Formats: sequence, structure tokens, C-alpha cells
Amino acid sequence: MSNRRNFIKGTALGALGALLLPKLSDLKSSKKNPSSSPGLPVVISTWNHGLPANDAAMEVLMNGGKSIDAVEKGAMVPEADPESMSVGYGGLPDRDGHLTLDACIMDHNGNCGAVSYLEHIKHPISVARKVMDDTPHVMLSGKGALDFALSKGFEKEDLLTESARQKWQEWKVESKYQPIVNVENHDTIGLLAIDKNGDISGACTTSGLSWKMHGRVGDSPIIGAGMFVDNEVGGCCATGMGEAVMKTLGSFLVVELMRQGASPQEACEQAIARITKNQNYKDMQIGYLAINKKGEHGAYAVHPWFNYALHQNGKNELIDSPSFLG
Ligand code: SD4
Repeated sequence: MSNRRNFIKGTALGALGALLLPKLSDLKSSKKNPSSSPGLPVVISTWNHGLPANDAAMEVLMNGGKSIDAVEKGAMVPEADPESMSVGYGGLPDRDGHLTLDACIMDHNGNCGAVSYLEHIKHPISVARKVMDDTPHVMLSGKGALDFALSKGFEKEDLLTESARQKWQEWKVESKYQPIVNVENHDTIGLLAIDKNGDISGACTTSGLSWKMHGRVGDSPIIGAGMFVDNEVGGCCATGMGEAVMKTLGSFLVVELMRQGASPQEACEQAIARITKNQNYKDMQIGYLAINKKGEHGAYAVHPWFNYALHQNGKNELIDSPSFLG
């Protein structure tokens, strides 16, 4: 299996990357560079729910654990938190009242697993991990993903909280289908970690856009869109309007730019530039978070209010990302 994956990585994706990438000389120098002095191990993740997620992930790393176990443990924190309204339990439903979950995970060997349009399972990231570890596939979706989870011992639960149900009832009064820029609507957690061995893994989990069309799947479970890791180079994860990220295969793009020599910051800025060049970006937020093999990081968003949590050198802190519009 991993031979097949290495083959795919080394041929089709490599060729695609070469075609899509700008020359290094075309890379603009970064406006601001939030990279701190690197130190390993490191965990970085999107939004303020990244702080407790980082703590859980860092505990794994400090005990000598692997980055793949760290990112899974970290992602499980907001998945189980009913206050986190865009991830797992407590997430806001689609416009028909279904809470459908998307997640993916990837390790330092290029193995990956994902679930999309999964209902009733509190920890989609762990189901994604099982897809990676126990099947020859990368993604399971919908009822098939649910059946697979149940066969692995996951419990079927009602994950729609009273508060989420109420918000959905309020939304139904006008039922305006217009995904807009606001914090509640964009709250996916993406995590990247480097362990003491220097191995990089990533995870991404979300309930997706609130009030989305039933059946809609975003970028978060798509390897290369919502998250991508290459152990020789670094990793990237995305948050925000998934359609814009999917159209540009954003996380893969960021990693490939770093492979060409861009810093994590320059790479995130270039990936946002791909979006702002061709798409109507004013009404949507997209944020990228990247880390390279050395533990340096970068972040960039369309709008000013994207933040992320960095756990490095004994400190876990929330940092405001620089942005295109501010
Ligand atoms: C999606 N990218 O489903 C996700 C939503 C998100 O922060 O990131 N929210 O499009």
C-alpha cells in the first residue's frame, strides 16, 4: 500500500506540482514574518480552540510519542467540546438539520485517511485514522463511513446539541443560503505537529460550513486541500471557505512552494494570492497555517481576524495572523 502511495506521490502529484508552481524568483517577499525561533517538538493549530488541542498534542510529544498520535489526540479535544460550534459534537448542522462531519489525517510516511459526510460519530478524526490504518483506502463517506465506524466499535450518538438545534431553528426563519464571513461559520481545527524524531503529521476536522446544502463536503477531508504533509518539506492546513481552498488545492500548494524554497510565511501568502487573484474574496475568509521541517511556521489569511495557537519552546500562545486585507 505505502509503495503505491509513494509512487503516486512521486509521479502524478510531483508532475502536477511542477506545472502549477511559480518560479522561486516570482515569490514576493513576505510583508510580515511571524516565524519564531524554531524548536522541536512543536504543535501548531488553527483558532483559539487550538490552545487546549495543542496541550493535549504536546503531552503526547513530550512523552516521546509520535506526531500522528499527537495530532489525533489534539483534534479530539474540540471534537468533544460542545462549545466548539464548527467541530464534532455541538457543531452547527446543514440547512436540513443534519450534522455532517469531515476529517482527515496524514503521517510522516505519506499515509493518510479521511471521512466525509459522516453523521453520529463524535470523533471523525479517529475514524479517519482507522481508515488509514485498517483499510487499503484513503476516504470513506456517508453511510459507508458510519457503518465502518460502527464496525470498529465507535458509538452512534446524537451530536446535535440543544443550542445548535436552536440556532438552526432561528436560521430557518429566513433560511438565507449565503455563507458569509464570520467567526462562527469558519472554525475548523487543523493541527500540524513535529515530534522529537523530526517527523511531521497533520490532522483536520470540522462540521463544515453551517447551513450548507445537504450533501456538501468541503476542503477539510480532502488530502492536499484542507491539509497536507510531506516529511521532507513540512505541512499545511486550511480553514475558511472550503470551496476556495479546493479550487486551488491550497495545502498541497503551500507545501510544494516550500519545497521550492519558500518560507512557510511566503508560501501561505502565495496560496492566498492564488485565491484573491481570481475569486471574489471580499465575502469569504480563508486562512493557511504552515510549518517547515525546521519547525519554522507561517500563517496568512484573507481577512484580519484569523488566529492560531503555537506550542513551541515550552510556551502555548495564541497569535494573530497577518492578512491580505489588513
Ligand atoms: C469547510 N473549511 O467546510 C471548512 C470550514 C471551515 O473553519 O474551515 N471552518 O469549508
